[in-house]
Amino acid sequence: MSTVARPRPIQTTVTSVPSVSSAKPSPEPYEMQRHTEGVILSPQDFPGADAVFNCGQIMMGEQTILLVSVSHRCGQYRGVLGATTHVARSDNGIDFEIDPNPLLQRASHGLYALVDHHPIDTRVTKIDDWYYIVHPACTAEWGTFGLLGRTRDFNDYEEMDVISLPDNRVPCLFPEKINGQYWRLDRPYRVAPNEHHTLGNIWAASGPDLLHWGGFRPMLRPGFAPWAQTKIGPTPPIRTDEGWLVVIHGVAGSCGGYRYGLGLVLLELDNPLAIRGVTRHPILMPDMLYERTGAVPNVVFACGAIADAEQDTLRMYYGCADTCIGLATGSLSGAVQACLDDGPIENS
Ligand code: BMA
Repeated sequence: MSTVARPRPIQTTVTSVPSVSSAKPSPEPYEMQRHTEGVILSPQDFPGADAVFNCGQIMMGEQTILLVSVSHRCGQYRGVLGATTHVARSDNGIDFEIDPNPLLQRASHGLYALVDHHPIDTRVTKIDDWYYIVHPACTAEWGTFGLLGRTRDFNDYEEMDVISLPDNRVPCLFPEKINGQYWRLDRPYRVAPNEHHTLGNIWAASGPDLLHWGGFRPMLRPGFAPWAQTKIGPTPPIRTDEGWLVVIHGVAGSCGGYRYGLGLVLLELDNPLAIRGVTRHPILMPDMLYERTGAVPNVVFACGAIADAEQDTLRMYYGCADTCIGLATGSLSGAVQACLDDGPIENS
């Protein structure tokens, strides 16, 4: 007969207890909260789809618009080859209706037919009456570069031009001119000739219109926090009273491959080259099963966010493991404050 040893009480010795007055409360880091719905859009919403990628996002009047890129099983969906990008519309930000015909697909003629095989990672910015869409052309032959187009209503799409040389996939447009110039944030790639070099920095550029750009300036390198060790990349800046708020993604390497998280940067309103703050703590990391497993595991990735200053909310529709779309929310003023609390990166 076996005897079961009774657990012995653990002996603890309390040496000192900080008094309430001397204990400095450490502020909770700002994190976005997942919506209770969890996944908002998944491959099941697109017949024949294998995966749903990160989405562009913006308000059109009272409607939330998502540009959802879908990868099709067997490479075919309603007669269209490759990935297609569909408009999803919602009145409440949770339930979406999807336009069956894609807004973006492989072009059949012209310049875009050469290069635009796979419209994904759309960044959307409203400037005056137009919604400008930038997405990467990813080609084996020519590299990866940014394509600009526009729409007034998300029904008709007008191609404009290639606005970044390879390899720079996603110029992110500011929503208004600053000091008489248009501005954008870039994410050029870097070849890494040795291990001291990092990949995927954020740059800025400006120009007199949306097609001709110059004044290229480096802004921020990865390496300022563990979750943003290897690469970082921007999204379209959001105007707030305290500055331009930018959701960024950050990548960290691991034995199991890359891990993608999200953070925030705040830029000066009148001088977007000046960084007011960068969150050292990520605002979202791949924690849930649907963020950890999928077509590309351990990925939360956003192409933007939607702010509502009156309601003091920030809504972010983000890609989970390159397979489905989740929703996270937070306070807008909290997001700005988190950047200000952490401040700029020294020597960046
Ligand atoms: C990045 C982008 C994202 C994707 C991520 C992980 O380069 O292409 O769309 O979520 O890789 O695969």
